[in-house]
This record gives sequence, C-alpha cells and structure tokens, in this order.
Amino acid sequence: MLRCLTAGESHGKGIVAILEGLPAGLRIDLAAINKELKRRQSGFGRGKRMQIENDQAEITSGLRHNYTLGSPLTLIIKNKDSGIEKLHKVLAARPGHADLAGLLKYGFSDIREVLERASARSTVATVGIGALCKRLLSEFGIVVTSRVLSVGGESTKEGITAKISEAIKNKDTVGGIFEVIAQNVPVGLGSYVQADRRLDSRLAEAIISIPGIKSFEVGLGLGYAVSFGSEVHDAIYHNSKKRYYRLTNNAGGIEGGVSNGNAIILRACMKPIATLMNPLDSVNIHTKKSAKAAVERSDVCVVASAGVVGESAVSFVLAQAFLEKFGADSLADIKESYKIYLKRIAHA
Ligand code: EPS
Repeated sequence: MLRCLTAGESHGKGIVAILEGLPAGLRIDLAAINKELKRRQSGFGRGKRMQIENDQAEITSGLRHNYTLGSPLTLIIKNKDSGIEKLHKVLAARPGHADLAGLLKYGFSDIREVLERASARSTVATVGIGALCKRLLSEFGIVVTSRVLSVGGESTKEGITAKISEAIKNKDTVGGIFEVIAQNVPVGLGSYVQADRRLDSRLAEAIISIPGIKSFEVGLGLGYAVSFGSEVHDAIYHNSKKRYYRLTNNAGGIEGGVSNGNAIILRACMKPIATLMNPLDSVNIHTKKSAKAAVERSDVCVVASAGVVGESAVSFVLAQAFLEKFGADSLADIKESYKIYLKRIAHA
C-alpha cells in the first residue's frame, strides 16, 4: 500500500516526507520535484517568507542511480528560516488558526508550540510527495493540474488581482476557490464496496486536510442541489469506436465512488488566512485580558498555492488507488497488468 508520513516545524531545521510503496524501477528526476516546490511558493499575495526560502528537495533513501528501489523514499527540504529555538512567545490566539484549540488540547503555555507544526509550511511535504506520485501517474498518461476559479468572489484575472491588492492595502487576507483536474484516469479506481475505498471519499479527505480548506465538491457539486436528475446525470452512449461515452461530465469523473473514465474534477474553497496584520479581538492566554490577536509574518492570499497542494494531494490518492488496482512491486509488472486491463475495457 502507498502510504506517507511527514514531519517538521515551520521554523525547524526542515520538512521531511517519507513515501513508502512506490514500485521499483520508476525514474525520479529531482529537478521535476523542485519545479513543483517552486510552483507552491509562487503567486500574487505570497508573503516575505517566500522571498527567504528557495525550497529544494534532497532524497536520502529509496533511490539508486535515479531509479526507485521499492523501499521507502525520504525527502528532506531544509528551512532557511530555521530559528525555532529563538523565536518569541505568542500569547494572543489568532481566530481561525489552530492556536487556541491546539494550546488547550496539548496543555502548552506558548502558542508558538502549536503554530510551528500547524503552519501551512507543512504543505512543502505534501507537494514533494505529490511530485513523486505525479511521476508514477505520468507513466500511464495521467496528468493532474489545477487552476484558481475565484478569489474573494472575483473570477476574472483583473478582478482577482484587484481583490488581492485591496487585501494587501487593508492589511487583510482573502480566500477563494480552486479546481483540480485529473485527466486520463482509467475507469475503475476506488470502489463502492466499502466507505473507505470510495475514490471520492478518499479525495475529500486528502483535500480537506490541506490547511485552510473549508469545502470540497466533486463535479457539479452544489449545483446538484438545485437541479432535476434529468438535467444533470451524464447520459450513456456507445459506438464501436469510442465504446462507452458521455457528452457531459457533471459527475466529475466519479460515480458510486469509482472513477468512470472521464476527467476527475474537484473544487475546494480556501478560507482567508487567519493571520491578520490588522488583528481581530482575542485574549492573552496568560492574563486572560482582552488583547489583539498575534501578528505574525504571513501571506495575504495563497489560493493558487493551495491549488498546487491540492494537485499533490489528489496525485497521492490516485497513485494509491492505481497501485491497488494494478499491482505494486515493479513498474514493469504494473505496466503489463495495466495493458491487459485496457485491452479488456477496449472490448467491453
Ligand atoms: C508557509 C510558511 C509560513 C507562512 C504560511 C505558509 O511562513 P512564516 O509563518 O514563517 O511567514 O507563510 O503559513 C501559514 C499560512 C500559517 O497559517 O501558518 C509556507 O511555506 O507555505
């Protein structure tokens, strides 16, 4: 089974990801991983931290001569801004952040102990893992991309830029919606037989666990709630060339928790970042007196970056479901098994 674990604090020595279960014989290109890490760092509305960091991955296990060994792959991405031991205490919890709930849960007396791991800096690991999974998926023609659909309710390029500029000017933050699209996904990933095997539930978990994500939808999503069934279900056709096909894809490529061969289309809403330069009311956790929430260096808008993280999270789930269906140990064996499956489907 493909599984992963990540570790690291925002201002600790670095972020680590271990990915276990990639088959042996897959060529890995470090430059391609670093390109994905760079994409995560980009976008209008990013803060000063991104000018300090230049995220670069190092692979310390699981590879020989650039090919996977089938053993766990370890990625290490060092933090340039790594002064965790010297950083000041944070005493006024930021509404919308993990600060207060985390402090009470773990019994800390400094919010710093929470925010260091709760920081979205951890998404460096998600993207590193996603880049490895994308490499596997690309062997089978599967491509995962993302795009920003709206920011603060604006959906044109000019409107989005203006909205982020307004947030910067007002010392505010702004969220939005991004879409993740996976193309050339074969029919049959995931299963309806058990809740935790449904592809959509697994994708939902992967997306909703990205910091700041508050909603998730597949295909037409909320649009289903205002439509008749006859208007929205994707009618099925068949001819000798295309075999089974549809003229619409409202299902977003998943029916009954199983990929149906159409593009997988997912959307997620990201809330505005919780750190406000013009802070909201809060409470000093030591004195219990009213205080303005802590002001930490932060970003203003990261919807585009969240889209890159979303692609990565989706790539992990698709790679996992793909390996479950087509085998795991050796890339050559998986290719054989995939070929046989495609042949059967082509005649169905
Ligand atoms: C992030 C690094 C962090 C934040 C952001 C994500 O850097 P710093 O806190 O040192 O400025 O910019 O973290 C958060 C949004 C958060 O809520 O903590 C990164 O590498 O993406």
